This record gives sequence, C-alpha cells and structure tokens, in this order.
Amino acid sequence: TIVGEPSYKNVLPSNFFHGYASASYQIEGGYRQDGRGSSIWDEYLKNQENGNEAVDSYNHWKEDVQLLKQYNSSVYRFSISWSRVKPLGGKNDPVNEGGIEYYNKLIDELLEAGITPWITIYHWDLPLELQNRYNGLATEDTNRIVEDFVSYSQLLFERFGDRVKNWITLNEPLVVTALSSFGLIPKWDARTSPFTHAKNLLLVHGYTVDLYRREFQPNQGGQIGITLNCDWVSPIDDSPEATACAEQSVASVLGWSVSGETLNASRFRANTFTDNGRVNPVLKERFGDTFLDFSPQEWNVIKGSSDFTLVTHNVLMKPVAYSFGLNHYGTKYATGKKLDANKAYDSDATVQDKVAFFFAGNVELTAIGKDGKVIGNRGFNDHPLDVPWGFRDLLRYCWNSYCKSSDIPIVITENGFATDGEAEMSLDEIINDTQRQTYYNGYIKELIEAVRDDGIKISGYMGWSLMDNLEWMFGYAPRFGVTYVDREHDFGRYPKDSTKLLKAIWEHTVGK
Ligand code: GBH
Repeated sequence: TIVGEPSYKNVLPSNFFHGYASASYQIEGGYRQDGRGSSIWDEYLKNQENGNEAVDSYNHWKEDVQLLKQYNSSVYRFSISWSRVKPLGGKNDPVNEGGIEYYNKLIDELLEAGITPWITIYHWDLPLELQNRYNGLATEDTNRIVEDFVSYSQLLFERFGDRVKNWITLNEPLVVTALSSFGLIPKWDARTSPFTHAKNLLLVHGYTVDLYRREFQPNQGGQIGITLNCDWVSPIDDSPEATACAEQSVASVLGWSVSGETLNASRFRANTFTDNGRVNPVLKERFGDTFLDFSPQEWNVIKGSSDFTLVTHNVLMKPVAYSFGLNHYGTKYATGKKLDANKAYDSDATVQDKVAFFFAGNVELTAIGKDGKVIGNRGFNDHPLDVPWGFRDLLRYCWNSYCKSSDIPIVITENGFATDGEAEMSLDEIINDTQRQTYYNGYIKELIEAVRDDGIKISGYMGWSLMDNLEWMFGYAPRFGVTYVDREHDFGRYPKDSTKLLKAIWEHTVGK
C-alpha cells in the first residue's frame, strides 16, 4: 500500500538531489574483519545489543548500492569508521589498508551506479584507544585530539578525495557532547565538561576544514561542512514564558555550534555558545570558569569554517556550494515551566530536552498539548513525533535566521520515523509501513511547500535511514529504515513501501 500521493509537479529544481543516509557503526558489522580496531561503542555496548554484526553492510555493500539504485537515489550519505581505517586512531598509528579498500569499493560502486557519495568523517565512533589514551573528544589536551582528528581526515581526503566531493566533518556535535556530558552515556559522564567537549569539537572541525581548503579543495574541488541537528519546539500557549522557552530552546540547540551575527535577534545571542570567540557573558556568569574561551588563533580557524553549515559570522569566506546541513526529526511543545534537575535529566528526556534544561533555564518541553493530546503520532522510543508543520516552521526559522541574507540553501541530511514491534509482525506487515509513509508524505509536502510558497531554497534531502539498523544504546527495536533487514537469517534486504512513495514523490516533483 502506498499512503498519500505526490503533488506539485516539477516544483523542485532539476538539480535537487535526494537519497538516504546511514552511519558506519549502525550498519557495518564486520567488527573484527580485516583488521578493524575497536571503537568506543564496541566497549560501551559490549554487554547488550551492539554493532558487532549490525546489518552486515561490511559484507553486503553491493546490495546496499543496488537498493539505492532501485530507489532512484541520486545521493548516499554514509560515514567512515575511523577505527577501520586507522585501528588505533592516532596520528602516528598505522593505516589499515583492508579498511581503506572497503570504502574504495563502496565509493566506486556508488559512482558507477550514478549515486553521489556524501561522506561523514565522524559519526560518533571514536577509536577506543583514543578514549583510553586521553579521554578522546572530551580531553583537556585539545592539541592531541586536533592532531589525531586532522590526520585521520587527511587520510580520507588523500585516499578518497579524488572521487568524493561532499564532506561532513561531524554529525551533530551537540549530540556528541550530550552523549558523554549530559549523561546519555553515564560511564563517561563524570570526567567530561560539556564546554571542553564542545570546544574540542569545534576545533577539530575548524582545523579539518582549514586543511581541506588549503591542501585539497583547490585540486579536488569539493565542499566541506558540518551537520547540525534540531528538533522544533513550539510554545504551548501565548504566554511569555512558553514563547521564550521555545525560542531559547531552538536557538541554543543550533547555537551550540552556530553563533554570531547571523542570529539577528539579539535575545537569541544570550544562548549561543560563543560570541566572537569569547564566551557569551550570560553563560560565563552561569557556568564560570568551566566555560572556555577560544584563543584568537583558535577563533580564526573556526570562523567561517563550513561550506554548507555556517559555524559562525563569516559566512561568505570561501565561495563553494554553500548550504545549511540539517538533521530534523520531530517537534515538542514548550511550557516554560521550571523543572528540577532530576526531572530534566530523567531517561525520558531527549537531547533537546536536556539542552533546553541546560541553556534555556530549567524549562519543560512536552509532547502533550493543552488539549491533553500528544502533539503528533509518536515514533518508537521517544523519537520522533510526527508533526509536519513543525518541520515547516523550522525550515522558515533556519532560512530567516541563517540563510536568506546570504542566499544559502538548506540541505536536509537526515529526516525519518521509527516504528516498533516489527519483530512480532509478518514480513508483509513490515513492508506495508503506512505510519512511516504518512510521516514522509507530510514532511516532504511541507518541504515542497516551503520551496514553492515561502521561497526557501533547499538543495537536497536524505531520509534516515537506508535500512533498519542499530539505534545506538536503544538496540534494534526502533526501526528507522525504509528497508527491512532480516538479521535472524541471511541479512536479506526487503524494501518497505515507503521507498515506492518517496520514489514517486521525487519523480513527480523534481523538474526534468
Ligand atoms: C540522529 O540523531 C543520528 O544522527 C542518527 O545516528 C540516529 O540513528 C538518528 O538520529 C535517529 O535517532 O521527541 O520528536 O522532539 C538524532 C538526534 C535528538 C533526534 C532528539 C530526535 C527527539 C525528537 N535526536 N530528537 S522529538
């Protein structure tokens, strides 16, 4: 069954690209094959459902490319497993040619199928050795992580940059910070200051971009940027508390990595991570010395350090194909009610809840509206809520706050919906994924209307995810895939009906 139908013929430009996204630890498996080293997730999840086998893309990559082809995808976003190409991770540690070979084959197969690769350099799977050596991305010794990260990135540019023209340094730096610093991975919580972590993330990003621009971009001619996540928050009523809470929540989530003059409304600036390299005075007052300033030299490296998501003021430093990389899932209401710390940090809270608590002043986000009803259809395990209008509001917000004045298009690097219980369902029932189709249909309709009616520029869209995979510490129960994978038997891949819906939508709406 296909739910909904494509509308608005040829509304999108003919160069609009579309496809799906994934991440190495969530799909590859093959955790001991051909010399891969351990990542922090191997260690963290060793006694529970984990990515040892995942959906075995390490051995099924040819089929994965066939799926993308069958779905008419023009792009595929995937990430490199750092410990597969450099098992110990460090600058002076050896390269694993077996790992390099895997990605070479994948890239070549994609190109042959007419699919443009987008590579995420870091989608959360740090080599375990670097965590053990100096506390990884949370280290107080910034130089060490910068050196190791940049050297790893250089390896990727050298080996793959002749064919790969789209690079994302970090997936969701805010979530990376949250995983360790806001207690999502309790084990690493205690030793980690979120500010040190955030600073390290911005610096590894900035220095990697700097290297690419100096050494590789002139010949390779690609673009490089960062992907940020933001769920939408809408005030539950028109009270000043609810309004302020909603605004501050969104502004601080994006502001964790994006800051400065691009945020026109001055009230938002109080929540951003940095203000021209100096710690925002409001944050400094609240967090004191734990919040580190950047040195002028460091700040120079971070300024303008993205071709497709601005990390700060100087948006137009280097004219390549600019766009704003955005991952989006769902929407909640802001009440503006104060919470106590225990509530805000309970296991139910999403990353955005925690950040709102942290930055926007101990406030409550909720899925329950004034009418007592859940804001939208609930996906499994607290993400995401199906609220298409929230996506539209976020697109308008990003366009008006960051993109419009410099004419920078938005690119959606992740968007999707998780269902549950498929283990109990027949294959037919799994394939007939009406809930997911309803989600995609609604969200993509909003995207198309944003282009048509709001004049917002959007260059491309990637659904999360190409196939069911490991949803990190939540295991395999939340299923975000448009493809079912039979992990019980042979890792067989079965396209769900949403792939047909999306194919039809793009066929109909992308200009010829
Ligand atoms: C992404 O992060 C990751 O990049 C990816 O690896 C992961 O598999 C994927 O999402 C799915 O989770 O309660 O409706 O407000 C996601 C960051 C932040 C997205 C919290 C969902 C809550 C949605 N998440 N958000 S809602």
